[in-house]
Amino acid sequence: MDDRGPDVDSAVTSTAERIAAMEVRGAAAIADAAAEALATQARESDADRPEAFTRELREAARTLYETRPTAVSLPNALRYVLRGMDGDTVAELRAATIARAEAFQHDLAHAQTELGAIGANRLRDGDVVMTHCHSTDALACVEAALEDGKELEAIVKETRPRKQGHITAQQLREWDVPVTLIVDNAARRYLDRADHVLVGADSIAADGSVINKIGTSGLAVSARERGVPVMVAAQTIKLHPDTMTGHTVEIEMRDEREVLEDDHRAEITGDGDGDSDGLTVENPAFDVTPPRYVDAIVTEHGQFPPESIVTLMRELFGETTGEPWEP
Ligand code: RI2
Repeated sequence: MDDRGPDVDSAVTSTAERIAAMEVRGAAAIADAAAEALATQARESDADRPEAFTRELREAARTLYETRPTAVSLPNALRYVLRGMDGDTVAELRAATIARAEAFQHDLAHAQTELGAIGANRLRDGDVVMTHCHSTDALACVEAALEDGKELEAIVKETRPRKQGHITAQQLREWDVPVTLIVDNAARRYLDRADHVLVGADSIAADGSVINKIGTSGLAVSARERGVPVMVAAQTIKLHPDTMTGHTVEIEMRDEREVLEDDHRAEITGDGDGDSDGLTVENPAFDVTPPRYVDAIVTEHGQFPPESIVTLMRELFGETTGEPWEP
């Protein structure tokens, strides 16, 4: 065996960079891109022995895994594909990995459609939904309700700092849904006009806590106070198996320049020295909404009260084990 590390295909590193930079974002899109990248690694590998092929795939998975820590769909996707890497020859391993990645991507798209059909049942003709950030799982529920002939309106929270609410507004307008765009601080005032809060999730913990874009927990608390039900749309790929054994979900801290650009910081502090100007900016990307503020978690397997989601987790994941990219 030579000393060189395993070759990681440039398509894998480029996918990892795009996920880290949030050019690919949203838990479902991240999982899809990760599976695609592993399939590309398998296809392009010039490993001549099964052990070398396996090492390359594990290294590719590790490269992808290290990009975003909170969205559990990423390790779940990597785990799923690597567990299907079966065979005695490189050709067999390659074929099995590619087939497994394709099956995963197919199931992912399918699950979102099924989830949408279930979530749509909660939405009545004429309802107003308030959204936070941009979630394709949440929008799948709206799309299915529209296809059922229901008319809906939306109050869309801008969602600082990256204003991903704009993507939601654009999608809803493409579907002809009337949209009222508000700044995050206006949410409580506008809850009086909302029939549902509808959000996605990046991870769901075993106790039913929902980890989603920063600001979700405050919105959920206000919604409870106003009597507006909170509905979380999350495919089972967002269930976090490690939380069944007591692990907590890491909250991603992003670059402070998403909140405050360098030139603006210099205006505030009166100098350009970001290291010692006495101003600290913190930029957590996600927060944790306790289960008592969530009315329903909608998955492709049905709707669950948050407290019972652990039953589904056990059924789907069994006992958790180590990461497949750790030999
Ligand atoms: P879908 C997003 O995180 C939002 O928090 C959104 O609710 C969640 O992913 C799920 O998105 P980010 O990747 O998988 O924008 O439903 O940080 O599309």
